[in-house]
Amino acid sequence: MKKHSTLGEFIINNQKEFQGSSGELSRLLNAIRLAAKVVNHEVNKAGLVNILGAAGETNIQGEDQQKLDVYANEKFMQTLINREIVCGIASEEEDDFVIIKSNNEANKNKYIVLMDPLDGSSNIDVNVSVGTIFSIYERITPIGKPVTIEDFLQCGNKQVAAGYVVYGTSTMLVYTTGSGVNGFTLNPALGTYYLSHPKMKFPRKGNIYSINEANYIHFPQGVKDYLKYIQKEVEKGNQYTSRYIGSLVSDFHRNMIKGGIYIYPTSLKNPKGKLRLLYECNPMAFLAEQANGMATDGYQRILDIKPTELHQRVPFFCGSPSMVEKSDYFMQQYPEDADY
Ligand code: P6P
Repeated sequence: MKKHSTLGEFIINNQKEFQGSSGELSRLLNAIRLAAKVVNHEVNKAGLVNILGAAGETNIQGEDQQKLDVYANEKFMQTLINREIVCGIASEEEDDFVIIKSNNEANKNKYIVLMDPLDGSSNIDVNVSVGTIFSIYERITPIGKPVTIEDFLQCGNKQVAAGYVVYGTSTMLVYTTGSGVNGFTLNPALGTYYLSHPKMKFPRKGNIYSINEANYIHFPQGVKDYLKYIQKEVEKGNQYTSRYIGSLVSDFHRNMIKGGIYIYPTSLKNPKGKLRLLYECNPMAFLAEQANGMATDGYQRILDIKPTELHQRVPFFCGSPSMVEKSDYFMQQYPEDADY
């Protein structure tokens, strides 16, 4: 595919590779493309209109819902529902999964979407990048019947597609359908995404580590040992840099381009980790592995974890393989911490 082709051309071309594909996945990706443009417009002018600050409610995570969280969730939900291209949706901002019906009947679509409509929303008021994360599966219960929780509790290794939108200095949509990772940059003047980062890959090695070291005292010993290892490497004259901006999508995106590791381990406040397995860790892990990276909970592949709850949390180690292998090595010296 030539560089600077548009996302629309790329999706159509990609569909040709899916023999016998019905075009449903293409229509779904196009819906996400549109919703991301609408959210991007709002995120970019958030400072100008009274959309900042909490919406006065809290989500199931007990976190203050920023108005943009609520707005982004509504836009993605609306777009997916209006286009009648999915049979179910799960969202960080919805307590339970949503059954999508057509004429009050369960519809005949086969895909479900799980999403974090606006990740890193605490950054909104301080003008730091935020992102949307999405994950797509085929349903496993009979088509035409209402989706059930089983459709949403599939292992991450069953994902059909996954991606994120990063609303940063430029807005990018980065996604995979299982044949590598490609990044598209939005030209806001035209409302068109162009293929700017074809075949994105994590460098095998890296020297950026992203972790909230304020929680150091409560980290598992394996994480403390890994951080001490980095300090010793620096003492030996090897280059490392700490970069953590409180926005998973942005930290992941930078680390994929430059090489690095993102870690959100268990801590006193988050005894199972903070990130949610279904709509944060699984899609980012699918992208990571498709970009020659790795993603574990310190002990096993994220994509092999069997989910048990819609909003469950897991520890997350993700990035350049040599760095994740090293952090896993230290974690696995303490097998008792595998049972979080
Ligand atoms: P902490 C944002 O809320 C998020 O889910 C990720 O995007 C981010 O990396 C992490 O939480 C930040 O959490 O506890 O370090 O502020």
